Amino acid sequence: MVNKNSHVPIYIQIEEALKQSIFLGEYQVGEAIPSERDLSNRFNVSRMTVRQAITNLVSNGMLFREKGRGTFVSTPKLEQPLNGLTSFTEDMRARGMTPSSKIIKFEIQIPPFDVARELMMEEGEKVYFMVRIRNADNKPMAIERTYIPVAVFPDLNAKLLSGSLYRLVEEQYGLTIGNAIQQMEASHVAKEDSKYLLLEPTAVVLIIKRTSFLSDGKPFELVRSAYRADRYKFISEIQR
Ligand code: 16G
Repeated sequence: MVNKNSHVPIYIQIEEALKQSIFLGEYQVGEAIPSERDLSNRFNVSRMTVRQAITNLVSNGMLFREKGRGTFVSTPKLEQPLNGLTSFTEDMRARGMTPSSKIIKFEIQIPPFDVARELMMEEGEKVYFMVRIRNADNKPMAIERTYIPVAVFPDLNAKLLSGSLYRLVEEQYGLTIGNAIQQMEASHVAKEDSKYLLLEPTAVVLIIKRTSFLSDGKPFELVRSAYRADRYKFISEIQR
């Protein structure tokens, strides 16, 4: 199983063997992998070497450790294409998952200066500000903070927003969504968000900022989302 004469370091060979076992379903999602001691016997290597392989798989998210219980196979990350202007609801449904949201804040306010500028608003114009936890199959995936100009959507309320925002825009208001500009960066989770996303305070999230426009060029939302980096990866096809 392990080739001690290979130029490939032994811990990497073990890492590959474990990955293969996960891929082949020998160790299923949520199941514990064998202990360090068992694996070191099986591969006939030191426990240190096994630990190194496991640590690498923990840091890339394939495995997770639970104190005193062992090391388990993680649920694979959701692969989110970056090439379409889709909504959270559409994205989760496309995967056969059930989307749901929890609105933890909904209010009308004077927007911060930078938000007003990005939404091309006149001075004194107001926005709806809402904070939603986005769940897939009842598990938190992201927390979204959304600013929506009141003038574009008169009479919005939290009840109307309990479902899909994009559906509301298109079906209730009869508007056409055009395009969006999106930025993505990594960050440590904010203390408040860790609570809602059920993350350790030291966890990392993917921050996505999206400004979306109607087909006539008018901005209709500015959203700052924090996605669980252990649940999500973003994919795009690039061409030359
Ligand atoms: C996505 C969008 C967000 C949009 C929401 C609408 C990203 C990073 N963000 O979460 O900008 O407001 O979808 O979803 O993709 P909804 O129609 O399900 O409310």
